[in-house]
Amino acid sequence: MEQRSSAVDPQALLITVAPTGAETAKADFPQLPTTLEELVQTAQDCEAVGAAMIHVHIRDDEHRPTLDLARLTDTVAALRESTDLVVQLSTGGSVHDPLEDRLKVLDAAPDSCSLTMGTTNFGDDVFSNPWPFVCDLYQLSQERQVVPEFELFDLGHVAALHRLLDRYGLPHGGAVHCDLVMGVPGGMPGTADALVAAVATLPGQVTSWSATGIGRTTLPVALASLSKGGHLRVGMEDVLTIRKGEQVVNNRQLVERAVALGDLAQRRPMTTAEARTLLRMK
Ligand code: KMH
Ligand code: ZN
Repeated sequence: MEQRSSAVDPQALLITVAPTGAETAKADFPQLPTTLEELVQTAQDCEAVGAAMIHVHIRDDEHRPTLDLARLTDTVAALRESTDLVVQLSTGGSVHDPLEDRLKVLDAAPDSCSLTMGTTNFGDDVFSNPWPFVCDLYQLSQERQVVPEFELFDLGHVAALHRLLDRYGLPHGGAVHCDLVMGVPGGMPGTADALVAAVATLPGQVTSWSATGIGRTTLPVALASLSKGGHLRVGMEDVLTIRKGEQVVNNRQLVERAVALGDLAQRRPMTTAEARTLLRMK
C-alpha cells in the first residue's frame, strides 16, 4: 500500500526511536537510557542523526518501569525543551501495569500516544488490551487531542482497527498512523510475508504506517517496510544487538543504521516539522 493523504514528500522517511521500553533491566544492559538525563541525551543524539519521533517509556529511581504521572509530565516537558521531536508516550507500559494507570498517561499531555489494538501473548506474559479498554483509550485520545499511533502486533489487531475507526471515526487531526510491531513471541512473525499480509489489509483511512521487528527480525522487517513504502521504528526497546553477538552501544547507532537503510532505498530522514505534517499535528 502506498502512503496516502499527506502533503509530505513520499521519499521522506519517518524514523521513530524507541530508546528504552519496559522489558530490559538496567542491570543487564547498562547502556539502556533509564534516567531523565540519559533519555534527554539519547533523544538529542537521535534527533541529530535523523529521528523525528520518540516513543517513550520511563523508569523510576531504581530503573524499574513506571507510569508515575509527575515523572511522565516532567519527561514530556524536558523532551520538548531540549528537542523538537514528536513526543509519544507509551500507554502500553509494562505487562504488569493496571489499565487505569495506562489511561492516566494521557494526563501528561503528550503529542502522541501508543494505542495497542488488542491483547497479545508477550513471551511468557500477556499484554492485556481488552476491547472496552481500547475504545476508552481511543475516545480519551480524541477528547484530549492526542494523536494515537495504533500498535498492531497481529493480523487480528488490523481487523480491530477497522472496527474502531468504523465505530468512533478518525483520530484527532485526522491522520491514522500505525506501527506494525512484529516478531514478538505470541504476535505475528517478523517476516516480509507477514508484513505484506498486514499492509494489504490496513483500513483505507490509514495515512501512514511504520514497522519494527523485535530482536533478530529487526532487519528483515525494516527492509520489507522500506520496500513497501513504510516508515521505520528502531531502538533498544526492540533490539539489543547490532549484529549477531554484538551489543548495541547506544540508540543513535540504531537510528544511524535506519538512515543508512533508508538511503539505500532513496528515502531521506523526515524532519520533525514534516513528521508533524504527516501526523497532522499543529
Ligand atoms: N511493553 C509492552 C508490554 C506500547 O508501548 O504501547 C508494551 C509496549 C507497547 O511497549
Ligand atoms: Zn513501547
